[in-house]
Amino acid sequence: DLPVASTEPPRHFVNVDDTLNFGARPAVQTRTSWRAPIIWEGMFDPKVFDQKHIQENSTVALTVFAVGRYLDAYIKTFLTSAEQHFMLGLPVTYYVFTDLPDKVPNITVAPQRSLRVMQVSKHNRWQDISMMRMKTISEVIELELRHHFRYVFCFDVDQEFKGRFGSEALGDSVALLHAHYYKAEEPAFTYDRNVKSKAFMKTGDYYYHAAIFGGTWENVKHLVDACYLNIMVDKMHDVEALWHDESHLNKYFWIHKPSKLLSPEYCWDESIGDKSDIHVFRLVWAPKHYDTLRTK
Ligand code: 2GW
Ligand code: MN
Repeated sequence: DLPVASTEPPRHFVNVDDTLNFGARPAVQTRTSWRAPIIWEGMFDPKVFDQKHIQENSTVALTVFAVGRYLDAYIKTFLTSAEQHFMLGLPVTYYVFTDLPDKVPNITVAPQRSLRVMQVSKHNRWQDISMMRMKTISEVIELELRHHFRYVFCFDVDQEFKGRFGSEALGDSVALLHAHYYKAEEPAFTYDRNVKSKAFMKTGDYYYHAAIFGGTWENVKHLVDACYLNIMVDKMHDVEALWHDESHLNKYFWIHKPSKLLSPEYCWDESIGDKSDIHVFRLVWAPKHYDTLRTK
């Protein structure tokens, strides 16, 4: 049986983000100009967050797409490592979207956790495989997730959990700082600069990585609907944003500021030389085999 969605927490509960220690990481930015926390190792007490979310009966749905060759290449490592590190102690359901449901490996998940396999058709262009995730996520939230989960988190599959990725990452609207750009200045951000695209941005706050986003189901539904609509408007005008869904995600989070940001500790690229800010590797990019995976 699926868990039942939790209701709003009672008002006497403290906001657990008030327990964050913003001074713990002097070398990096720990708060945005709109005062949203940026979560770095050392700023939080894991026990405080876990206890709070267990008390509130927080429930989490994780969506991940593994279409075509990405199923065999990445899903096993993704899921087995998530079982070691992702939201331990909370009820988690993985929603795996694939065109090859029979080929999803049999992964045993811990009690209180489950795995659902959902069939999707394979779009011909990889750009569409990536972008059309927005539409599928919207549909599954509408049909199913909103009845059972307070939080929805959406992941790329080409990554591996290596350390705690816990309840401190939960929030109303959560965005991830891109590992390659968290130290860069705005002109270097790879926003869509084409005025004909709905993803066009002249200026922005950060460069967010679409490999992870999440929040309450209501907020994630709003995000994926907005991004999908803009993707379709672009298609009608025969334009495509520079980094596809990621460009639209960046536009969305510029207009609708996220309430919490995850540092690149939550999604690190090990090919980056300067790791001095990364105190814990929570999730790392899996090696890309562009030669074999990105050819037809
Ligand atoms: C993608 C590119 C080229 C060939 C195949 C695919 C592909 C992607 C595929 O064959 N099957 C599949 O399931 N995917 C899903 O789309 C999978 O979940 C994957 O993690 C996701 C995004 O593709 P990925 O991870 O190869 O692209 P990245 O790592 O360069 O992603 C960033 O940019 C993307 C847009 O170009 C997305 O915004 C993504 O969220 C970003 O992390
Ligand atoms: Mn990826």
